[in-house]
Amino acid sequence: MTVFLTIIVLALLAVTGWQMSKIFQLSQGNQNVGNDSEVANDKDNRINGYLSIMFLIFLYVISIYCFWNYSEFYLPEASSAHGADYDTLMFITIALIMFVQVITQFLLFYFSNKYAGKKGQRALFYADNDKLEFIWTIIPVVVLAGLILYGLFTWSDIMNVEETEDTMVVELYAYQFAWRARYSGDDNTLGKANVRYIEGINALGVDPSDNYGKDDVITTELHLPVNKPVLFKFRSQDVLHSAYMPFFRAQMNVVPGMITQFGFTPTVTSEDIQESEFMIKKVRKINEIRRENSKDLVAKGEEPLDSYEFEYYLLCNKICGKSHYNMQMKIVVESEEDFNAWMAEQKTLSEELSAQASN
Ligand SMILES: [Cu+2]
Repeated sequence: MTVFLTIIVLALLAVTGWQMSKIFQLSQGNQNVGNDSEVANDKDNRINGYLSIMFLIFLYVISIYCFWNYSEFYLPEASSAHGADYDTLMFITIALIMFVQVITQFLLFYFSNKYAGKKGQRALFYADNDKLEFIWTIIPVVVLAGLILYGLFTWSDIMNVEETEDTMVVELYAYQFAWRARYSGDDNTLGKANVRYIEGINALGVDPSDNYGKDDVITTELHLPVNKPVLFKFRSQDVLHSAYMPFFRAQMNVVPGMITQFGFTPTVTSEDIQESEFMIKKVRKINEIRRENSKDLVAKGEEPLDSYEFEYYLLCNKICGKSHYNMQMKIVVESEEDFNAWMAEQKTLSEELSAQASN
């Protein structure tokens, strides 16, 4: 690969050098070089005009093909309360950009063809037109200002999470290469934590002298009760990570040395999304592919692939090291009763610490 790249770079450098030497020769008016073949004639201009139109058609066809062929990879409706606002903002932005893109690309390539160079024809000298300039300044200003204001309002709606008594506070702790969730326990307040307190079972560095930390619960799965607002506090032990929960339209950087936060209300349980029409179709398709691939594996005497089941996951979305690709934690959205039953099985930090001490 390195050899291949080096060859490409050297070839491009050679082409650059050759082109530059030609430019120098032309600019010096060297008639021996500047023969007819070096200056575009009417035929060359016509060919390039047609090529412009071909390129325009190619752009449209590839865009339509991509939308049509890859639309199955769109995420389904958001599983969080704010997700619909976020999706609407995204859709309006893309629709506006596509609309402008389709028109401006057409104008660009259509006129390049229409006014291709012809011998003896000179361009019209046209200094300016106040009315035209006014129109093409004011329309983008109004549209962009509207889009930015709309985006800002949506942003502040999503980001300003009001912490009420009902809000559940959960810490998401990132390290190379896994996640831990820390629930704040009955007092709904997380104990202080610092990397200096990391010792043995206290892998998140919770301050052992802080009473708020004693009932904290540390888990390897993130369970969330449906329709209950949750406020995540993110900490990182080592490098920059990014907490990414695409089905909930949530992402936040996880930065060593500071606490970042993001809140949302999950609205669709894991069970409900698994039984949704979208997910049944998707899982069936993935399992068909797995069955096909398993045939080859079995023929080679290897184990067949497991069948796939959908679960929500918290993923890392910053390239943070060699096992970044596998840095994930399962998310289970469930009813309040199921959540409470699961929570009752978990051990608090003080229980874990005393178990460690008695060992
Ligand atoms: Cu990471």
